[in-house]
Amino acid sequence: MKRAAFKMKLKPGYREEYKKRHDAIWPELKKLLQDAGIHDYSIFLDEETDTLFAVQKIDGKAGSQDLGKTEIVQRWWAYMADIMETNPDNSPVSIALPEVFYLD
Ligand code: RM4
Repeated sequence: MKRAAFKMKLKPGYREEYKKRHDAIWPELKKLLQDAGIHDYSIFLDEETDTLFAVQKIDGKAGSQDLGKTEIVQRWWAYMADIMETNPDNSPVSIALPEVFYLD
């Protein structure tokens, strides 16, 4: 198991919409993530900068941002693209963050 963290960017003013959509995460996406061994997955928002901070545990080889070849993630990313900063392929701009401290 390893932990990964990354940041993404939300368009200003979309905190409620972002949370609403994630509270209703598609069952097929949830299953895909869990089947890939991704768990204990949280996303926090820094409202001062609209930065989304994600942290997750990974039991397999791929983290959530490595699943962009799957149709479900491509569809989810396209769905989320109107409220997030994205790359031309609709993937969210994601910056990996180094871990600097961990307390078990
Ligand atoms: C985020 C982003 C991530 C996805 C989660 C569920 O907004 O799209 O890639 O793993 O949602």
